Amino acid sequence: MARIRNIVILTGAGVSAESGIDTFRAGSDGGPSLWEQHRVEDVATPEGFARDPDLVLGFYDMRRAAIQTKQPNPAHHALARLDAQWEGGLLIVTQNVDDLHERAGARRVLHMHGEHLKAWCTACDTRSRWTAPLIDRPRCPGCGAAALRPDVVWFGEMPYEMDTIYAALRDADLFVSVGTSGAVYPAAGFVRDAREVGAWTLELNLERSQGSHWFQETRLGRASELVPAWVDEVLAARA
Ligand code: BJW
Ligand code: ZN
Repeated sequence: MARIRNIVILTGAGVSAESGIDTFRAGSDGGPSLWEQHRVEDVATPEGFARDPDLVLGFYDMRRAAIQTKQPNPAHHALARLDAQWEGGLLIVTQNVDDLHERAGARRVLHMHGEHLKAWCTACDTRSRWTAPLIDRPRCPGCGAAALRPDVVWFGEMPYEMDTIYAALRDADLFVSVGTSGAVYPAAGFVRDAREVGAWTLELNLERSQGSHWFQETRLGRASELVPAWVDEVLAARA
């Protein structure tokens, strides 16, 4: 622990589950899954959006409204505490489109799959903060076109800021994955990238993820318990 300077933390839906935001895939705990009501290819691909924009816009409007009623949980707060106190390199790469890391106070956060609270104008290619529905086709504040879509990354699209993520992974001494099933690439491959540069790799999850065997250490349990305990350990070992 004493030699650790640069930390990369990958978070997924499991970190927000205890805030009341459904995960995508149903786990063995039988918890609610966001995609029970929909086929993934209907609501999370550009082709699905082209086929039935009302279905997709309605799905995201519902989720955008829902996240604004949720609060960060102890896992988000612990990561924000680590961000505030860790003097070395630190990057929280989140696959989540909610803003709970930021609302807990974390600053070094990168949203690789976009953000619910942003809309992307496909006419002028600008992004604006957006908290209201999109289904009634509001106009872009920049160019006036009715061409706004949720600013999220769907299957087949390139996740955001990959250069920044890979640069952080190249320098990482410690890679920690929290609350992700390891089912979606490229995020699921980060553990291997981190291993290649010699980082220690730790998984914190309710159950073993699909890529669990790649991690040198796995701790199973709820993020709200595992993450604060791990953060205490990391901060205590600094001195
Ligand atoms: C708890 C807990 C608690 C519960 N405490 N834990 C074949 C092979 C390899 C790749 C591909 C392939 N065919 C296609 C691909 C590529 C494709 C892909 O990965 N497909 C797979 C299905 C195989 N990927 C893409 O298309 C990506 N783009 C891309 O690859 O571009 C090319 C490229 C290549 C190389 C480099 C760079 C780019 C884009 C992926 C976009 C994903 N988008 C979504 C939707 C976002 C918008 C929205 O919100 O609707 O992102 S999909 C969805 O899954 C969402 C999530 O961010 C993502 C990951 O889900 P996550 O977070 O892991 O959630 P769950 O529900 O799966 O898991 C939750 C976990 O938490 C579980 O393990 C629980 O046990 C645990 N948990 N409660 C702790 N309390
Ligand atoms: Zn525009």
